[in-house]
Amino acid sequence: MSVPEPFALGQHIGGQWGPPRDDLQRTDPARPAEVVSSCPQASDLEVDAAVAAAHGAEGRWRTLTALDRGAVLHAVADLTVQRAEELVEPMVREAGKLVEDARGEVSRAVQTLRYNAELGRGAAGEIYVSSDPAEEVRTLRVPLGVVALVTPWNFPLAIPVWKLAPALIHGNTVVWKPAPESPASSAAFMRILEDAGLPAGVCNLIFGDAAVGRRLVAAPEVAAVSFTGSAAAGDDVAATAGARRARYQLECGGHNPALVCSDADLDLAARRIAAGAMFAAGQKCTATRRAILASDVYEPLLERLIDQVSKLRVGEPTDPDVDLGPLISREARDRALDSIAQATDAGAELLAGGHALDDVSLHGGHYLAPTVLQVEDPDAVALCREEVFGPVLAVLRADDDDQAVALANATDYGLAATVFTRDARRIRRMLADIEAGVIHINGPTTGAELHVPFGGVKRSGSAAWREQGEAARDFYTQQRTAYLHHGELPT
Ligand code: UN1
Repeated sequence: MSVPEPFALGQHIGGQWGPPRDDLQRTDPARPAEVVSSCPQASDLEVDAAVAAAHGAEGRWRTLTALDRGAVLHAVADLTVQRAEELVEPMVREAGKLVEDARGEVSRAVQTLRYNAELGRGAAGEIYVSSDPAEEVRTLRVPLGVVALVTPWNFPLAIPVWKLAPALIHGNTVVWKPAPESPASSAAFMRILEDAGLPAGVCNLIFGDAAVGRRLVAAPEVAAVSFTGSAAAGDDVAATAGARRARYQLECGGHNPALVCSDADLDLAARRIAAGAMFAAGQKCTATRRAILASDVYEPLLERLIDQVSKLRVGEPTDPDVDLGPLISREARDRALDSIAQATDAGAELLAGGHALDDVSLHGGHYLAPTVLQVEDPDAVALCREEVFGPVLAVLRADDDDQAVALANATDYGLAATVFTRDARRIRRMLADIEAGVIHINGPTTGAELHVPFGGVKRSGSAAWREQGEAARDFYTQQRTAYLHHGELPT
């Protein structure tokens, strides 16, 4: 079989594509011998040029009506539908996404674009009465200016679009730095933005590692930063952006628990926990990391869960019969294996997986068997607190609801959680007491509707700001209050 050509990528600054460079190279996580893409690592001058281009484009973009900006977003959505496979191919090759998942991501991006495109028709502000009868008070929303979007590789299209679409409809201009693992997916979407008629400089694409991100976040013209990635990198963004009073929004992963109560539908719980923990090879911030099972249902649930997990098929992302593809890199898989080894050394019992898959038919891809560990003493086992970004689930036992909630909250993170129960009082209690930004009842911990708020608490988020839906408007605009004195009324 012939090896597909690598993507030779340049950056997009001020409406111009720069020349391809091979400062950074990306290999296929399913076929590490194959180079997928090469791209520049932005120099300081290039970061500054991208910020300057976005700054220069502000006036023109913000003075279009929101309806006109919406028309551009609809045009982007149309082209995204037409050219879906241009986006799917790099997502599969560089991020190891299953073809079906990559197509799902394209649909989600299209819906997000269309939803935001229509926001141009929403209310532009509010009117209040004044204490002076000759005056009225209005609030209006103004764009922030240049926003920096720093996005992850695990949703190379959906997450950038859920930041980009609201940023643009509300009149901001953008510098986008995707993760170095998925530059070709970003470049493919940048071409669509350009071809759909987004004016030059309104979205600029630069590549590179954390050093590039740091310079971007530190740039004085960058009014806000929206970041999805690791908690450690999020700390950096908070320090740099916070120090100069720029607005920032963080989405930094999670350690998401699934609580199974004694009255739960066990078949449903087992299916959804397996899916939440293992699909996308566990590489979602919302993936289920811990299953906390009520003692009364511990054995029957565990049996069903292992049954579900053992049915999962691991293999090449282009194989339509596969449930899980590879991890993003060899390092990621080695880290997961180290964490599993630490857990078993500390007394955890391996119930499924726990090893790399290295069958020759897998071409040396970074596969990890879906792994389930039974943990008696979570305090001794680091992966019960620390996020392992892979298909690794810890199973814990709780004697009652109080202990289950205490265990659920025994982590620095607080992104998503789920509770399996049919009891209305339990649901009320869990919704109140579990520390998470997103709580599902009888669902997987994963998944996010594009028109509702999304974000975490504690180390998962940044306290003040949610993403998506109306919450995104709050983040990407500033309220302005206008007192309009109309002169004395005729008597
Ligand atoms: C989802 O569960 O579909 O990076 C959304 C992530 C999250 C988004 C998850 N920011 O995994």
